[in-house]
Amino acid sequence: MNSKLSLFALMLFLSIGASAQKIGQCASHEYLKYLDAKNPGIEAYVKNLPNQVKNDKKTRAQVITVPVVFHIVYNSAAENLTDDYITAQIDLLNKSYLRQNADTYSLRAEFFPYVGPAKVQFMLAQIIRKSTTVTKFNYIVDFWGNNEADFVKQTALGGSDAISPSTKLNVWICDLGDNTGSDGLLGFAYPPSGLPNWGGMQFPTGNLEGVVLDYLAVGGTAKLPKGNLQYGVKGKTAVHEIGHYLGLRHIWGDDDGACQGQQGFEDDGISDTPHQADASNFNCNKNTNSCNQGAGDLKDMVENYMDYSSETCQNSFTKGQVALMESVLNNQRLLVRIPTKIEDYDLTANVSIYPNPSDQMVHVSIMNLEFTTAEVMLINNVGQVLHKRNLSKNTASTDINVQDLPNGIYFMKLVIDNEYVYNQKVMVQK
Ligand SMILES: [Ca+2]
Ligand SMILES: [Ca+2]
Ligand SMILES: [Ca+2]
Ligand SMILES: [Zn+2]
Repeated sequence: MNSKLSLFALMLFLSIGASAQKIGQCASHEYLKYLDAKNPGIEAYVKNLPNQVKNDKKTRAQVITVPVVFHIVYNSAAENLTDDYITAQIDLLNKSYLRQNADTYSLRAEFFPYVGPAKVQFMLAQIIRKSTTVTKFNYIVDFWGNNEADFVKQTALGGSDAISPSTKLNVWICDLGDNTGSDGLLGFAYPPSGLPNWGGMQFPTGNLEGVVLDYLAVGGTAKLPKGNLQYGVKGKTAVHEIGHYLGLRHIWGDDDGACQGQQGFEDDGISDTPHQADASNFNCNKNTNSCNQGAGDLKDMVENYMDYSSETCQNSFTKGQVALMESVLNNQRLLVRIPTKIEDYDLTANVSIYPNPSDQMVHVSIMNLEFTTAEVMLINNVGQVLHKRNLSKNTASTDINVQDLPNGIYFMKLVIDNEYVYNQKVMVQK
């Protein structure tokens, strides 16, 4: 296992050996390396884990809206980005996630069957400006696992406290430094804890959830980021980092140059992204084919937002990546979105109602489904609620007495987390 130090030594070597564009796009991998150094073998645990999407019971047709709070934590006037950088960034995020970017046409045709829009859009909720005496927030993880770059998320440490991180995506914009205090880190984000494609690892949660971006990397086509010329960034760092926030890993699997199966690694855990040995290092070479998967093999997908390719060629998420992000929004980050209208879901496999028909008691239980609260209602055929019970993840079942009800057809209605509705007919027969 590479130590974090040697990885950075490598990055440093690359940046000296070539242009200033060879900078670290984000640091999620470095944090993984840090955890691995702390708990040897944790990275290898990634292998052979099922994708959580297979276990996601809830699917939806609607576009989900995620409210975003931007914290502009500035030490210099240049870092205090004007609002038009933020609106340009939101616009670029929406175009990228909804697959409405003009540059999607440059995706190679062989990838067309694999890509698609995410049903996710972003809405500016709030901009918070905070002057700080901290000249640079450096990505330095101490012995106890505290990341100094996370200070930007804490008012007491010179940053700006998160606003409702369980219901809003917080994005901090600051002068971000790497572990040597140099420029060269464009952003970082922690994925949700416990995802199979991250080996079930735990990451900082609560007030540390969200995305941090270097102020030079923020913007979009309407307002190019301040570091555009120097770094070749066009605002897609946020697309990449929010991908991590929604559970995605780097397309090459952070596995030190291995193809899937080598060293026991599983690459990114997404089946429709081609196996890839290592990061594309700000390259857009469409001839690279670092792993041969035999029949139907594809070249490395430099167009993918989760590669470290140049932003000039990044334009796509695959359907598998979209499915994972949507699954995370239906599970680990269920509350991080504007409440949508209540929808019907087929939860037949997750809701047990028996006996049916019944003459006395009807037992209702929810199984194998992550939820916080649920309301169970027994409704008659004119819509009157006859019985109402509340369930929670600790008490996921209840009994409803029907022995005093006249024979006939009733409906058991479950509203799970104020959002997922399931109806089943129940017959009372005595
Ligand atoms: Ca893959
Ligand atoms: Ca790999
Ligand atoms: Ca290949
Ligand atoms: Zn990354």
